[in-house]
Amino acid sequence: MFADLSDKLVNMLNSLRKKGKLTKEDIDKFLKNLKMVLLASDVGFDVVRVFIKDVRKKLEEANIEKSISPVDQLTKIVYDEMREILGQPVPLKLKPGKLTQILLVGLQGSGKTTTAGKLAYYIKKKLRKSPILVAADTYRPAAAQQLRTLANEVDAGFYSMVKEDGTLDIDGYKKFIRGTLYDVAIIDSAGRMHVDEELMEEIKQLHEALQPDYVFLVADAMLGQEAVDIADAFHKALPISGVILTKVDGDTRGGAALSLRYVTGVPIYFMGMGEKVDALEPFDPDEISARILDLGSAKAFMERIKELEKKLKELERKGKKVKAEKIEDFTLEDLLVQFEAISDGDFVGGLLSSLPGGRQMMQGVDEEEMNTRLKHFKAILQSMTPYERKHPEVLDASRKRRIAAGSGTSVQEVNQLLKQYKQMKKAMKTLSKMMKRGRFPSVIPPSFLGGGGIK
Ligand SMILES: Nc1nc2c(ncn2[C@@H]2O[C@H](COP(=O)(O)OP(=O)(O)O)[C@@H](O)[C@H]2O)c(=O)[nH]1
Ligand SMILES: [Mg+2]
Repeated sequence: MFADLSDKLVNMLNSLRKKGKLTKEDIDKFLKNLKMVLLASDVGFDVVRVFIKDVRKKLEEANIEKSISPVDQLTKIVYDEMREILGQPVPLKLKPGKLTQILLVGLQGSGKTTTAGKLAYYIKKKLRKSPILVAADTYRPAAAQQLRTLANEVDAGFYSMVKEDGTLDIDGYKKFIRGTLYDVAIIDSAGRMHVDEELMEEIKQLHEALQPDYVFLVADAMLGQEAVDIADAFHKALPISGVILTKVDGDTRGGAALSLRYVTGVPIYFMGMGEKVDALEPFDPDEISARILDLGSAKAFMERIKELEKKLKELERKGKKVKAEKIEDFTLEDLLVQFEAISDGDFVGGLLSSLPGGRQMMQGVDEEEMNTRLKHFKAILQSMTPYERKHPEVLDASRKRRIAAGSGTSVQEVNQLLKQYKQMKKAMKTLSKMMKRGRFPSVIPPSFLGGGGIK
């Protein structure tokens, strides 16, 4: 989803991550790039302006230049702004014990009929209610047949209000649904190639006659800004309750999704992620923002960050915090402190994959293997004396054998740990800007445990 936008944003953040501390110039450059990336993703100009203005303001308020973990903070600010622009999620609410009518409108080819089938499937599977699909497309004779096939596929009811002569029998439909046992009627209306007056007039009349509970505009995300204009035009003609954005699985740039709510004021309810009936997802701004920024799952991201902070605080309270001020002083003692901070069961994989860029780092990494390695490394460190941890150069063959035996590992693994430790120190030197703060990354680079990414 929005792969291009996502890749660009993640790359921007990752390249800043390498720098550690951010200067005013870094931030200005970031905002300039962010603006270009959003515009290139076909996000509306007004939306981009507001987006950049808000992010700038939040960065100033957060005093980002002084921050100890600026890129995390920057990521969170962009994430928050994205969620704000996307708006609050709105769930579909059905009238209990009564028929809820949903009218689908939109241009031809936008995915109305397909979406009708998906909605019926969603209502059955997720809401456990009984839907009926209603054909009202007067233009394409095949449309009713397409809808009937879908109704069969998802085991929903079917009714066509299209008469032989191609006109609509609205009264017949109303009679049919009176006292119906179906919970939801999904009405698939006719679309045209373009927004024109005749189409709007017809839809207005249908709307007037049916008085539906929901009017969903089905809009093709591939159209980018044009989808926003179409939504605007429909919204001016009749009160649209929301938008269902289709073809989000395609090579879309994200412009429609990011602009729609802000420009039209109409919420996005669902997004279509494929041609199959199960490819419909409720539009969740938190999750979408998290996916765009590659944060793993949004909730997990926030929880892990909190959990990690709590753990580090706990360690500090015990007076066991990392003592090193310079890279040269970073000993195995400090490494043990870091390991102890993150070594609970499957915490590593979860933590790493929920950190910004973590999913990229975790590619091709066996989580279980990482956890095992972490456990072994921790045991090895714990089997050393404090002196050995501070002065690993004293570790000769016999000491290594003792440590391996004491930790239930092998001499090879002890050597491996020492090698990784050396490499890590070397890598840290290249990140020396970060070290000027006298702080080490609170999370061990995944490369230490066999992951890719930071090397
Ligand atoms: N990839 C993808 N294709 C979709 C999606 N929704 C609809 N389509 C395709 O878009 C085309 C037009 O869909 P249709 O429902 O007939 O549009 P309608 O004219 O508005 O009723 C069909 O080929 C669908 O399979 C979606 O979410 N993803
Ligand atoms: Mg259709």
